[in-house]
Amino acid sequence: MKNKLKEMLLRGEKPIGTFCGLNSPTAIECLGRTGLDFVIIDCEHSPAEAETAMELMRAAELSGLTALCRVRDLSRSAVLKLLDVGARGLIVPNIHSVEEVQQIIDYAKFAPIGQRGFCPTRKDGWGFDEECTVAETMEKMNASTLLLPQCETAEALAHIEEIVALEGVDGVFIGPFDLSIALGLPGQFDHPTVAAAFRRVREAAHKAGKLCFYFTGTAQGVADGFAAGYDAMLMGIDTLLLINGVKGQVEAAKKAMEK
Ligand code: 3PY
Ligand code: MG
Repeated sequence: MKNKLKEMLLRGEKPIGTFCGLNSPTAIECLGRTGLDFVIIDCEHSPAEAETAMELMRAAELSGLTALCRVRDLSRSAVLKLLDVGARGLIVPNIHSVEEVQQIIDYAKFAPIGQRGFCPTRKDGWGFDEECTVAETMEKMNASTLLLPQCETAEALAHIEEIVALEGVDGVFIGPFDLSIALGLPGQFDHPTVAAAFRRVREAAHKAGKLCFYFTGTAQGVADGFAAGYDAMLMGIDTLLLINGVKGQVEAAKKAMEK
């Protein structure tokens, strides 16, 4: 029931992660040898479902990476299955209202915070990972599982202060693509209106004592994000890291061949 990522965050360290789009356990094992701290298995924008996510989590755990998952939709089964197979946190996309977030808290957190359903599952080694009563397991899972709704719609932005104040919300994950699109400025992350929206989300989260995660495509973006005050940074997607890494090597090889 440990969450190495949450422990890093509590110590004020600067975790770096990436999204999984390759959905390959071997690719995750490779990522475990790169210095990354965590991965987000993406059941929203990749074809992965809970069964695939479970295999990817096994690879992540064996490789020292904390595995979070992005849920495919806001249904109870989407939330519960990923938590039961062992996700140490959930990213919840496409939120439009405070009520939707409250519903997600009910699905994802055990009583007294929410109404998560209980069953011996992989999340706690079917009850054999630690000697705990059911009540102790519920409390430990609530404390160790990160629940991070995304702020990526105009409606979520308008209600961000209420969203981050909810008990059970551990932080917020800014979706820069979708939020910039919602603001009518697709991909213009440095536009003053978009930058002000990102700042509003970050400041609201921190004022409520919650975390703020941000997504970027570059190494410089990671450094800039931490300098701006984000708590954790997502550096792209494993698919893009693969393309960029190989592309750079092919270009370097061709340049060397010209000499
Ligand atoms: C977005 O930028 O909209 C995201 O959800 C990042 O993955
Ligand atoms: Mg998005």
